[in-house]
Amino acid sequence: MSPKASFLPILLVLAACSQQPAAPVTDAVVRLPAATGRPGAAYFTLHGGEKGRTLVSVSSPSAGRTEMHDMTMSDGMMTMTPLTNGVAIPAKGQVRFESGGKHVMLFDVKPGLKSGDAVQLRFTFSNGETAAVSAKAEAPGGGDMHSGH
Ligand SMILES: [Cu+2]
Repeated sequence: MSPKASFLPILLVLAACSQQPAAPVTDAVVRLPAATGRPGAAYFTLHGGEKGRTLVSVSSPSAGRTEMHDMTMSDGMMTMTPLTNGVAIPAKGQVRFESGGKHVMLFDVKPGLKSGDAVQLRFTFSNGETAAVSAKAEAPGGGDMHSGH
């Protein structure tokens, strides 16, 4: 326990130095499934902060299971690749999870969620840091990019 305790004052100094302690995650939305039983998707912006950080997982009490995917175009076809090694965000940089790119897939989404509802997301970073974020649920858009699942 003592290594953690001695680390705390350093964190406090860092927080005091930065003008606006940037949240690690902003602009979180959850795209609801187009039909019951289909996966939904979470999109957001990750911030590296002063030192950079690596996102290792995202979970939600509103989903039975989640996976981080990247979407790339190869030979004219969209392919989804699981992001199994996490996602590194450079210091002072940003990584966007957005439609047509990186996304978190939400399986077994709780039924009854509707547009405008708040969906809780829990982000875990490789340094042990976690962030609880409330994402806004959005109605499924046209063109279901996950229809291949
Ligand atoms: Cu996916």
